[in-house]
Amino acid sequence: MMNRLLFLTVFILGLWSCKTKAPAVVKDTVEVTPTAPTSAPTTAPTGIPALHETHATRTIKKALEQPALDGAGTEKVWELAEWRNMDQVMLGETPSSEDFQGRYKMLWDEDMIYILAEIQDDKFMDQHEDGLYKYWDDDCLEIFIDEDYSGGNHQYNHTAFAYHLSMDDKAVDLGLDEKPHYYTDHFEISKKKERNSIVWELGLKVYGDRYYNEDKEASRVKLSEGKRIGFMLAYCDNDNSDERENFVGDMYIDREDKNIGWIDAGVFGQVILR
Ligand SMILES: [Ca+2]
Ligand SMILES: [Ca+2]
Ligand SMILES: [Ca+2]
Ligand SMILES: [Ca+2]
Repeated sequence: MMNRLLFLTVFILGLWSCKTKAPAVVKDTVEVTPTAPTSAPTTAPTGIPALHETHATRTIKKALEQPALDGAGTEKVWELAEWRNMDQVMLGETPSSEDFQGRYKMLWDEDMIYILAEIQDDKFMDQHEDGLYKYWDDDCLEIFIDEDYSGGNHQYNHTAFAYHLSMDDKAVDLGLDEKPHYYTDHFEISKKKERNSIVWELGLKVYGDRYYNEDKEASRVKLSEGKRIGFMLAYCDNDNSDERENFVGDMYIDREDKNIGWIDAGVFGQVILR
């Protein structure tokens, strides 16, 4: 009798455990921003591909005095800033040093980001009279900025900007209506142009994700130490063609289509204000 009772108890317990199987373990998901590069060691532990050196987080220093925006980086304050090469090809072949060479420096203060860009180009070209028509196929400096390093698609919104700064000092980007517009007043522009070189010395006002044209100042951002922004600088070089011949910037783009910065802010570099 005892044996039968024992057998029955074991049988019932067995049935019970089948019905109350523990639920499948769901791993905690970690929220990541897939398009934003993480701060990047240039060497990585075995098995993890090292990110390109251009992806390393960099810091830019505060300008204790605003540089005079006169197309020349002769002010002492510019000595604080380090040059960064523009040698990453996004479109076309690698240009010869006569065809294109570029480098730039940055500083910041509460009001603006300052950019000093030295560009050498064997032939300057501005073939479209209408500054809003195929502006990327004329020589232009392209300034990519994402105020809060949010990354993501910014093609027809203002979570980031891709300003095309033209030879005749206009800045163009796409608007919410999916059409190109001038955003020239986001800049204080100075440049010194010679036969085969241009030095741009720029002040760039910084606007947040909620930017809209009708009330610019509402989204204007006062810059402060420790702030992280997304940034990239490039040059569209055309010398003799209907379409630009080269497009070269400072960031290595790890995509098949390297010309993606005008759509996706995830390829911008990470800059910290110090
Ligand atoms: Ca100056
Ligand atoms: Ca050229
Ligand atoms: Ca943003
Ligand atoms: Ca050119």
